[in-house]
Amino acid sequence: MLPAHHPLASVAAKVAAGERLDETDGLLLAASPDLPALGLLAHHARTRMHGDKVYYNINRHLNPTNVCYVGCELCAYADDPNAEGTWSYSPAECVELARRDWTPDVTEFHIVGGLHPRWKFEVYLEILRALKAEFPTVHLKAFTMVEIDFLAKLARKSVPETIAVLREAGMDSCPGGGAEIFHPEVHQRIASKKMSAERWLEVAGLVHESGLKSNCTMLFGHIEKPEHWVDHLLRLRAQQDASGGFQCLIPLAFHPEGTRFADLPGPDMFTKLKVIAISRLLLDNVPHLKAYWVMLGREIAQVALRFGANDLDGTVVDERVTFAAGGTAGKGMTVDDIRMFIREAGLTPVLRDTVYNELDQQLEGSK
Ligand code: V47
Repeated sequence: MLPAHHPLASVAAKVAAGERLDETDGLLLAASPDLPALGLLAHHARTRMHGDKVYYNINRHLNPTNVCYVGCELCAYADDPNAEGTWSYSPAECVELARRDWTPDVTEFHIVGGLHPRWKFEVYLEILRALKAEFPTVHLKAFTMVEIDFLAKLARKSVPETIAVLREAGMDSCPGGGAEIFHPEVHQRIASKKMSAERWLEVAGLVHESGLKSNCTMLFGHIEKPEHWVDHLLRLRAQQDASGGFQCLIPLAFHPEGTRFADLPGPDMFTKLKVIAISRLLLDNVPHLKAYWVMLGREIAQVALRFGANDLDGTVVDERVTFAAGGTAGKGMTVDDIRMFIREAGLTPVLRDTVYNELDQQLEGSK
């Protein structure tokens, strides 16, 4: 794929042979300024896994509360209960909000919030139950590993017991947030009071052991260095070897506005595409890689489809985490936008549900 004298030739040979890359390869990729070469290699790897398919879904985001006692340095979304502009929706209000943006073709609610210091475990359960009762066919992708760990403490139950109760209330899988950057040098500065990397991975393993799928994330473009991406991706890969339940990695482009890092510029296009490509190449055992258009920006998300990504997330509609940190990608893409966007990149749009069953509905006019 690359000429013999190219600095990435040895890595390219491994990619062509479908061999697993190691840390040295990862560091070589991370140090390379040859973005087109990275794209070529990552596109090769994604094509071997998925042909020319790009997945998307019809989903809605739902954030029951932005009250959170943790106060992560990287976050502009969450706040303490007395701050202005916070919200804490009751189960009935969550249903009402969900109904506001619902259309019959919605297959997923993506539900994340904060670690509310005053809510009881029962409130979280009631939110799930109320949504499931009202929207029985919609998959509830709810609660990150950080929330699951918190809920277990709140419920005074073990994590497996807590997962079982949440499942019974309607939780169908878990989103991938809260992983940030695992390396302690960075983690301590961007999420000093959040659960450790080791615990995040342990809880993910327990979710997988329970039979549920989850996603994983990597937050990039702040104070981290390229070697921290490699470390993060290899830790995820090791966890996936052990527990196998990650469906998708979502590299999250940092948005600085309103965070403790408001003076940083956020990642540029080069970094975004490089991280997407390296993610695909190193994380060989997680099937899907999401170009999350809300955080990457629409145009870069489209190019990312030729840099290793094979998924775009979905129609989203009311996204608040990125929006709170200055995100300008917009509040929703229509199905027509998404399909055209994928076709313009020379690829084939495939509607999926949360667990990647391919759906073949015709979707003219969907939001
Ligand atoms: O957990 C917080 C991150 C996550 C900022 O699983 C920030 O399918 C950028 O995890 N700039 C929430 N990122 C988003 C998320 C996600 C999104 C789409 C799909 C899926 C999935 C998961 O966003 C948080 C945190 O890691 N975050 N603050 C910020 N200022």
